[in-house]
Amino acid sequence: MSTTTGHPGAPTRSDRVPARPAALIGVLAVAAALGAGHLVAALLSPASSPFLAVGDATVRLAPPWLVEFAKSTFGTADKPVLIAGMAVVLLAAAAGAGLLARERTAPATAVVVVLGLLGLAAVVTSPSFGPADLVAPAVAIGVGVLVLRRLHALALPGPAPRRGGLTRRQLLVGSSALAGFGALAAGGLGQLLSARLAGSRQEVTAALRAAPLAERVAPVPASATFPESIPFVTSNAEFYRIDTALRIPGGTAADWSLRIHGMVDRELVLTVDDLLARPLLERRITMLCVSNEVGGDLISTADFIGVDLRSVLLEAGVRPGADQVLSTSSDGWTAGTPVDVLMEPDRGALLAVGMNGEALPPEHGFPVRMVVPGLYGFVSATKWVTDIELTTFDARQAYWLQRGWSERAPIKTQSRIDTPSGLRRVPAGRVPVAGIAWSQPRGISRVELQVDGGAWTDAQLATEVSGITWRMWRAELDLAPGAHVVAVRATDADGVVQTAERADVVPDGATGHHTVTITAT
Ligand SMILES: Nc1nc2c(c(=O)[nH]1)N[C@H]1C(S)=C(S)[C@@H](COP(=O)(O)O)O[C@H]1N2
Ligand SMILES: [Mo]
Repeated sequence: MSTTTGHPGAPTRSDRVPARPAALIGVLAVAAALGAGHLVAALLSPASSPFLAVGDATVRLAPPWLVEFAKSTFGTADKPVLIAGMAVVLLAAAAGAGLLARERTAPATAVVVVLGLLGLAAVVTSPSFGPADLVAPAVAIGVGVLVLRRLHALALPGPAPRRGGLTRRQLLVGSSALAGFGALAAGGLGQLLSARLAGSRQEVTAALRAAPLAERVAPVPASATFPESIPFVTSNAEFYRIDTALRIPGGTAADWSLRIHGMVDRELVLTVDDLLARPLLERRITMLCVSNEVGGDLISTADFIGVDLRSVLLEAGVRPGADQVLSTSSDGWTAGTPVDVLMEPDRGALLAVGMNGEALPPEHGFPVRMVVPGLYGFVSATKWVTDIELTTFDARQAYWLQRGWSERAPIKTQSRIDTPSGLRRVPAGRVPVAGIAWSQPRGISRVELQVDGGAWTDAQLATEVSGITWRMWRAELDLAPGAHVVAVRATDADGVVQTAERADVVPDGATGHHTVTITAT
């Protein structure tokens, strides 16, 4: 018996798809599956996109050292890097599956199904899982298997009447058309969703502008900045952004509600309209990320508008024993804020709806976020907040606490030199130096500079806006030609001097002097 005829039904050489089209078929099937899953998810429940759910799960399950490594290596580019990495792995798996299935589709079907089940598992274990989220992964698996089988049948050479013996050219043209169509459909859908969100934001902005504010911030006095200072209030576009969200939760204001429950006397459920009907307060607050390195730029100031969080908690009635406010975002991120801090009469924490005169931008928490003066964002500033549970630190651990960061994280007194920027050449003589200092909520009483390890000399302070915002400073240094190391240190309103001791950002914020090297010529 010759090997080319084989027993009946065994594949013959002409029953094999050539290697390159086979790999392409694998890639197309997986791409079609992901595209279909993503599309269905966009319609039903954005969090159920299998591809993004796997990304979310990777972020959720990654060991702390890996998360740290990603953050410190790629900074805010860590998300695109993760997505690109996943795409490369998927591409390899898909092409491999295609190559395994040159004769029979079974091995590739198995790979597609396993990938699909991975997506399904990621969706099911997501903190925001609901039954509707099962649809997208199921559709993805179905579409993947179907596309795989159809393309395989078409690509098989040979005489069987149902086989197209598709040429590589036909396959390429067909698949490009398919990809183009998919991209258009997804783009159109994305457009539709973002238009819905933009419309909702416009409504909230209009409502905020029409609402009488119970408390308004005064315009920033001219004396609060120097000509060399950065803008006192950061624009929404320039405001720093930090979060674990691979995609911004796209819920509209009408979809939103916040449940306040747990160790309370009465549970509250608040809608955006409920919030807008309450006294609205405007507060100028400098926010800071715990991951801000000495001299870093993860700090910004905005005029937030919202409802006093303490009043809301008083209304719910915090039961004795509750020491933690555990807030959860619509995408399942959590922060734990000490009850005693939130209940301080002067703390001024907000359930914020507005930022610099408009609705919160989507990436800063639309429709509602928390902002707590004086605490780093990871223990206080939950964006897209939908749930607030009064509980204890013993009972529940928030997202970053589980990953080795601190339970309590008050902002540390710090200062930064903004101009001249390090290693820039300036003319020797009187050199203007300027920057910021902060110690929320106490405020800053003094800023000093040191040149080349010499004596500390006072910088000039701009008018203080409040203890919960940064304070601008400036000085003129006499610099001889050559390189000079200039250091800055701040003193808070209680007279406590910023520590010189260097500490890493983990677990509760960096310390140490910011220094720049200024070369005078
Ligand atoms: N839902 C959600 N809220 C979040 C985070 C997050 O990852 N998810 N990150 C927090 C951190 S670490 C910081 S510093 C602030 C940053 O807020 P911003 O992006 O508006 O500047 O948001 C906080 N709120
Ligand atoms: Mo942060």
